[in-house]
Amino acid sequence: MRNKLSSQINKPWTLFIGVILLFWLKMYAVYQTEFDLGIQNGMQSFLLVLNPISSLLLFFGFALFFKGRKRAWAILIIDFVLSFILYANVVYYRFFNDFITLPTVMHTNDAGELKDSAFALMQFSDAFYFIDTLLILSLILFKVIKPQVAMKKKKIALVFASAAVFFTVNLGLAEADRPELLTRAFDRTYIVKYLGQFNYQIFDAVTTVKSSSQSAFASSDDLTDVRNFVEANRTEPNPEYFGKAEGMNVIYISLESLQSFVIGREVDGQEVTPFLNSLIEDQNTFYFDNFFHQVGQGKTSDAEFMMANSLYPLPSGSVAMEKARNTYQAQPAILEQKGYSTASLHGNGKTFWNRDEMYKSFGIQKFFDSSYYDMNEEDVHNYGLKDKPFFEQSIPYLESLEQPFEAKMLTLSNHFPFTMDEGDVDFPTLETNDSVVNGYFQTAKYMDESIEQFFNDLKESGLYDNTMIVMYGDHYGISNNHNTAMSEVMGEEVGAYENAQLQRVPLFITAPGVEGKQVHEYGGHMDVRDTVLHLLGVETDDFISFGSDLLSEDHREIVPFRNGDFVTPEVTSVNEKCYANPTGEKVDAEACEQAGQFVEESLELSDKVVYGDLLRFYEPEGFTPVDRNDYNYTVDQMEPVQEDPAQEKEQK
Ligand code: GP9
Ligand code: MN
Repeated sequence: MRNKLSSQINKPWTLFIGVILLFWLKMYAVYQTEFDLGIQNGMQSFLLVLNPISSLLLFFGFALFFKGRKRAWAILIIDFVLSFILYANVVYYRFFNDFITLPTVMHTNDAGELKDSAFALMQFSDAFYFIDTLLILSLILFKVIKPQVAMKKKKIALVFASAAVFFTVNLGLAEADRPELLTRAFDRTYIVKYLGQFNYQIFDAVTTVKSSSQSAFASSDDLTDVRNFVEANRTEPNPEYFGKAEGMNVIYISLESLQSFVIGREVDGQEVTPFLNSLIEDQNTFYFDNFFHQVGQGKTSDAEFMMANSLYPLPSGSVAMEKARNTYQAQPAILEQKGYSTASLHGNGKTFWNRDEMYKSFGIQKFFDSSYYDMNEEDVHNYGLKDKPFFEQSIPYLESLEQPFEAKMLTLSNHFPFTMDEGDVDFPTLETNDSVVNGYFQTAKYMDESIEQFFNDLKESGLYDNTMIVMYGDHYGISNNHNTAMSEVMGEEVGAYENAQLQRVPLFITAPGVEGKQVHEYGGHMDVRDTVLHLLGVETDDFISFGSDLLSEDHREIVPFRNGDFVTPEVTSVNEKCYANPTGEKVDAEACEQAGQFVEESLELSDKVVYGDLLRFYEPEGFTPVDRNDYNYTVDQMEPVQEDPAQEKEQK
């Protein structure tokens, strides 16, 4: 029996083709069970079957250069590496609902810190993804596979040639179904769907190299289109609000993973966010209920990036990782030059999302990271310090800042997989089959309690009356992998259209002494910088901004998502399908055309700025370029900041 098997396997092509067949099946199983690729027609289904072939021929083809025992080992190694990449994508996808890109893995610090979530995402049945690797290994170890004869060069060339042919046919058919697939690659899912996981990975590698060379060749001329566009789309501030909060401190609070659907919602008759709900009615609070997150893969850091710069984060990877050293004219720097002191507070390590690099370019003077907090075991969960001890311990740091100050506080407890320690919160859990969705309501309630406590502490410290508090949801918490449970929560089928609506996140601006209101304008993260600066009485005319003041009379109500989808009060565009609001009825593509053009142009031009590091060629009037060397987070942050670091340096 073993001999029979052995003689079959050891025919010249059997092992090679057999391994490819197994891997092909495996990939197809992953496509069907793990990824939500949105197959819409027969051609796409066909391409899904076809697309693994070219890359498998290419990669396994390299094993053919080896003969004897080495061939089987080469096949084993290639099989393992490809399985590993595929599986890493599976785990990553379960979390981010997206595919891995090179820049995200190149930064091992964060990959390391992400591992807690990664373990929660692994399942026992995942062993399946390595079954073929194990099979090959046993065939080698039990010597079923005999030394393989050398393959003629011509035959090897034929394998690579057929890989090329398969790829060309694949790409041709894909482009016929989806023109400009590779040139307008906003959405990684498309590339995987049409060209396959490994061709996507190659594409991503090429894009990454291209992006790093982009800034090398950029010149100041490239800024002309950008400036024209920004100028043509500038939104004038509303005189009714301009300067209304002048001279106040500003505290930003990033509300981790908080989506608007929990606001006003009850579980068993109890409000999930009673404190935030009460703020909606507060006379000094603006509450924006049609506000959307606009992040890409950089999640929290992308939101931070937009709040500070009114530029879009990157279409792949995270701007904080890849472009931290660019020249920016970020809000902290702008305010610093108006006499503000600036800080960021976060109960996690300073290297996460490369913050200690990014913040320097933003002009953030002080960074109170986890090393400033009592991180005792009881108070730490998931990524870092729980929100209640975080806010509580932050008060002395805030008090230590010279006023007026701008401080950013990043919460953490309401983070995937939405678990809490026993006793942290007393709130009923939902009873869907989905523990992520069930847990979300409890962690959101905990966050709400922590914010109420923080507001009280601010009042007690005397800071409250002179401080404007800007709270924003940073991104979704419940990805569309949880649509089934979300349908139960929302009481309606959650599909592509509804999912786009669920990308609403709360935005609150509380400014004691300023009369607030509920604002129903459509907007997103990009719009906050201008809104806040105008409230503070800071002119923004000279700054490059892709946002639009939410309180302005002529606020622009087009909200681009980072993947090119968008919403306006009238329409929602998802995957280039156009839906009418609020019915979700599919309508003619024409209804989305005009806004679509604006979205495309905005994203493209903003990307040009970030990839090309174009702000280094531009000096807004009255603004001094940020010198990253003036910022150092390794010194004791409780010391007052040097008045004039430039002068200091001269003296040395
Ligand atoms: C980590 C925190 C979480 O410091 O910002 O990041 P996220 O996973 O939400 O992007
Ligand atoms: Mn986040």
